[in-house]
Amino acid sequence: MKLQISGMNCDGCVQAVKEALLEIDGVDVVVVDLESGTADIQMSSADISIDQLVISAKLAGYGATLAGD
Ligand SMILES: [Cu+2]
Repeated sequence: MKLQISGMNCDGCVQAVKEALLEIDGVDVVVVDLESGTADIQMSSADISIDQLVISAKLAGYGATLAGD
């Protein structure tokens, strides 16, 4: 799943988004790209909703929407 993240402007933001998403149970790998503002998320659980991912990003201070591939 790929999210478009808004509000990131440095490597600290990248790290913050990454950590926030990795805190969700079942999220295994998060690759955040600062330039494109995207987060690539690999999950081992099918129970994770987009809302959960978006809310986690928002709590960390960033906007998130589902990105088309
Ligand atoms: Cu930053």
